[in-house]
Amino acid sequence: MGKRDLSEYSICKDAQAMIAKAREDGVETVWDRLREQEPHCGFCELGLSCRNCIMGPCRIDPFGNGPQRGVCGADADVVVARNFGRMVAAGAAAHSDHGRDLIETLLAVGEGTTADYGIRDEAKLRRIAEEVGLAVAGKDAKAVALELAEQFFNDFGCRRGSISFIDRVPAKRRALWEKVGITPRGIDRDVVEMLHRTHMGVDNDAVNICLHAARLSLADGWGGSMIATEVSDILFGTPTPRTSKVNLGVLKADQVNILVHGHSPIVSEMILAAVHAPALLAKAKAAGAQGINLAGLCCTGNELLMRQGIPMAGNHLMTELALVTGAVEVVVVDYQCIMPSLVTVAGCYHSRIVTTSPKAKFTGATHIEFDVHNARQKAVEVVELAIERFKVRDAGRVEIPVEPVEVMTGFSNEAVLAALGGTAAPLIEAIKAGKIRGAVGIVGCNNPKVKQDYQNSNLIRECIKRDLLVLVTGCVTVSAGKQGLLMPAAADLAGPGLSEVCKALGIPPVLHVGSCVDNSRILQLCGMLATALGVDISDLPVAAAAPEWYSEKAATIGLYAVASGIFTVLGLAPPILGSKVVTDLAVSGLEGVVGASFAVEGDPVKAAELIDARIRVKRTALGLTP
Ligand code: CUV
Ligand code: SF4
Repeated sequence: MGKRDLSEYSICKDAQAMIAKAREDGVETVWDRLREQEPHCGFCELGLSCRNCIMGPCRIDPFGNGPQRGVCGADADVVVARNFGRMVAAGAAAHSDHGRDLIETLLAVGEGTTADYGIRDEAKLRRIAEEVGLAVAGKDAKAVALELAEQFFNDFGCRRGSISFIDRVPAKRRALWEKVGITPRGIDRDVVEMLHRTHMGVDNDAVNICLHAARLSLADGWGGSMIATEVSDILFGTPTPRTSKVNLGVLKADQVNILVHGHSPIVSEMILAAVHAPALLAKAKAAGAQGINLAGLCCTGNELLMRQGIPMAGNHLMTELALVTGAVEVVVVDYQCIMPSLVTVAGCYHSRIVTTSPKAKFTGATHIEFDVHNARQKAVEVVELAIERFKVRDAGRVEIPVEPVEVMTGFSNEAVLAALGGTAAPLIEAIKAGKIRGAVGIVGCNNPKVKQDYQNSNLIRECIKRDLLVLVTGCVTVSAGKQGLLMPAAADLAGPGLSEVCKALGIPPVLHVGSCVDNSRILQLCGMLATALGVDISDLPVAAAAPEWYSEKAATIGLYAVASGIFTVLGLAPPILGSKVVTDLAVSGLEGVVGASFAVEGDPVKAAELIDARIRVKRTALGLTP
């Protein structure tokens, strides 16, 4: 790592302290590797390189001097659109395959073939089953679970005309999707079709590829991700408001520390169950520990934080740094966003990385495979391994740099409606009165190309100042939480209207609504508000932002937000700038097609101004004060 000031890497004290410790300990981090990769390939940054076949690889010259077509004849627009389409398909595949794992678990519960999992929210199970058209009267919970699992499996194939949750989409939006031809069909079908279309010699019209990218992103947002969220609530409980803690200070020097990292609650919930087993606690004490401490990283951390109030150690760029504390015995992972470098960093300390999924093995990690039939037992093995590793921890290398910060979490739509007295009417009234001028979903990752948490947290501050209610998911949750923005006291930083509403309800101006798949909760809420007002989602005073995004999944989320009618600001440009057709479509053309578009703005104040301007236009069109 170079000689740059530590504050250039991150605004967080815990990150700065651990980057300094990594230097002293000789541990390489994501920032070191970024430096070695820079300058990045300009063709790739612009989306102008193609390796889709072995007549290539090909590069299109962005300045017009070199080749303007690949060997097959594809031009810049086709190459960029194909690359972007595959990026969106990969993101949708990740969320939706995670959703499928939840359905597999629901099916096992329904079939009675697992003793490890059960139904924690039977009322929601019945409500959702009825919503998607199943008859539930007189059936027991298992029978309903079985039928619901089968119904959701159908959403992945191509047997049905459309996905189960299509009725959550306001009528005007559904009509628009029909007109444009982007109504999502089967989730797997739409993802596979993108791989088909982007094979050499299939879809060679950039706009046509982009429209299919929009369709498949909708299959994720209103399909695979929404199923992941709803089935997780059924199996593990629908979140309700509670408080917890965040940052590396949640690690405990005198306890066995276990971190869960990845995405699905299927593994992390079992680890949570195991750490409370009296026999394991006794073993930990015998090993000299005061207890067993569980905390989260990234999205599975969000899942446990939302539903169970388990503390969060950090977001994406904190995952290596958590190991650098020297206080972590085991990081147990499932899939997605787990840097392969974690195995190397763990090897510099006494820590172990435990992989659990047959589809996500890491060379050098300890593989303890979980399935629906053995999960409780496997979770016990993970905790036992952690206790063994505690015995060889080097206390002299432990540094826990900060005290934890308090956060409020658990704002599922059900919880929000309950807090409002059962309907969205009070929220709509507050929006009409201009106390809450609008709502902004601020979501997504960290990216070492930008100062960690700076854009995430400052965009939040700028929005609440303007009386815009902020909803956060994913890694932005930690960015907000560390700055104290997830507590009711943050109402003092909000504009007068939002501050008044928050104080009356005792809620923060920034609501944590979950993990990345839980962005589907925001879609559902927007759908409910639009339907209540008799308008389209694109008419609502709402916006979205992904200030520090890095992942393919975030690209998919951004696109389904836009295709659902929500103006979306990205803090970093996607690799599309090599095509004028695709870029123009993204930043303006889509407005005429789906009623919303993207903007790219890395400065949080300017991003907030763009969002504010958008919300003014929408409020005025609804006949409200801007
Ligand atoms: Ni799924 S996708 S870095 S963990 S939010 Fe965090 Fe969230 Fe991005 Fe990954
Ligand atoms: Fe080159 Fe066309 Fe093959 Fe891509 S698909 S590598 S542009 S020949």
